[in-house]
Order: sequence, then structure tokens, then C-alpha cells
Amino acid sequence: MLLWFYSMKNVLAIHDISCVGRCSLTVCLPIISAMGSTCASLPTALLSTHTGGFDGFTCLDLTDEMRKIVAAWRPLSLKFDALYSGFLACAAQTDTVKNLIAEYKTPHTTVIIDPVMGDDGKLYKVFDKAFVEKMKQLLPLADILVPNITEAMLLTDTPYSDGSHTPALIESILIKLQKAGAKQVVLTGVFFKEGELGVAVSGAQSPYYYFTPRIAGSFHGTGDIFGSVLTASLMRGVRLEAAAAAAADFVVQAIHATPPNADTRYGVNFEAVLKTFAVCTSNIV
Ligand code: PXL
Repeated sequence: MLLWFYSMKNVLAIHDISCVGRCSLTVCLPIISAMGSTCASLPTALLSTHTGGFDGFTCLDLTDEMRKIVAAWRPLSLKFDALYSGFLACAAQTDTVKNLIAEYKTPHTTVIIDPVMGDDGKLYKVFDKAFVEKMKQLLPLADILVPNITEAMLLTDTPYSDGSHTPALIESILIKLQKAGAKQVVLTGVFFKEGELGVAVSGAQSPYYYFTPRIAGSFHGTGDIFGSVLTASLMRGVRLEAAAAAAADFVVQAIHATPPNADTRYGVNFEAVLKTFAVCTSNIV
């Protein structure tokens, strides 16, 4: 038992705590733990709720506290197998992430960066163009970049257009992100025809695509669920394409487990999927 514990992978999740709304650390911690890795956390901000659809939310930027936490960790000689970053409270925190990577990246550490900035063609209202420019600076540090299509377009200065994509567009975005320094890219929100939704994973030749039937609606926190399952699967030694497919399947199952009349600001029932452990045991190869 003890030996198994010591051989567990250790993930550092660098995300906010949204107290209510099932996203960021409140999904990273349970998913990554249940899938068999230790999940340490470095909170970037403390919010009453996430910023999507709640009026009057509070947000405490934890940049200074992050610096103190990392300083207090220094004597502990911590080692992480993955650094997984998400929502940052301000542009300056991109420098905090850079410093963390400089401090903790070893040849055995995978850096997974979700450049959380927007969705549906729009920046989240707490961010601006300057934030996008700073986020671009993290691309060369990403072993795996996990943008949605909106974020990928912002990072590559590609005009956003509604409607289905073409393989040529998706491939050009993946190439631009890799030219900007991301080693591998897992792009979410891709579709070539109505009724499907999927991911594109950059590859040496053409991308790997994985599609699931599109479920009508927009569901909060699914990007963080996707990133957490992806990270935890990679920690289990699953190759990137299969990890991306498992993460997409998990999100679909979580949406199906959510009552159809639920207020989607409160996220999806990922707990129900974790309870079955379907994704943890059988779906991934
Ligand atoms: O799920 C991404 C996310 C994380 N954290 C906060 C957010 C969002 C998206 O809106 O507002 C605080």
C-alpha cells in the first residue's frame, strides 16, 4: 500500500477556487484524485462563483499569496509529474506560471496549459487584449496546450466565425500554435458538420480527430473537466490521443448525467461519472 502511494504521480493544479459553480479546482481535485494521482493545488484566485452568468461575484486575486506559498514550499523540495494551469486572475500571473515552470519542470514533468480566456467567440469579461498577449508568452512552455476553439483563435489572431470548421482551418491553427512553441495541442470545440463536436490533437502527419454527438446547450466547467481527465489519464501512462478521447467521453457522460432542466451555470454532474469509474477503468487504452 505504502509503495503504491509513493509511486503515485503528483500533479500541481494551478487554477482558481470558484466556491460555487463546479469548475477549476473544485473539479480538478476530485477528478485527478479519483483517477489515481495526488493533486496539489496552487490557487490563483478565490471567487464566490465563476464569472459566467453570475452577477456581483467576488474575486480575490491571489498573486502575492502564490509567491508566498511557493517560497514556503522551497525547503520541501517538492517534485511534480505534471504542472496543469488554468484560469489566471490577471496578466501578471502568466509570469507566476513561467516562474513555477522554471522552478519545477524536470525532464519527467509534463506541462499542461489550458489558456482559459473565453468561449463562443468572446473573451470572458474579466480579460482584455493585453491578457491575450501575455498568455501567448506561455505557449513555448507548454508540453500540451489545451485551448478551446475561441482561445486558439485568440492566440493565433484568427478571426472567429460561427459555424462548422474545415480541416484546413483546424490544421492551420494547430500549426500556428506549434510554431508559437506549444509542443503538442489538444484543441476542443471542433466540428466539421452539425450534430458533432470533438477534439483535434496535433500529430506528426495529420491531426487525430475524435468526435461525439453534439448535445444542445452550453455547459459550464466542461473545459476544466476535460483538462483534468486528460491530465489524469496522461499520468496513468495513456497516450495523448486516447487521453483526449477519454476526456471527451467523460464530458459527454457528465452532461448526460445532468438533469435536462438544470441551471447550467452550476456545472454538470461529473460526480456521477466518477462514481461509476467508467472512464478510469475501461475506456482508456
Ligand atoms: O471554467 C473556466 C473558468 C474557470 N474559473 C473561472 C471562470 C471560468 C470560466 O468562466 O470564470 C473563475
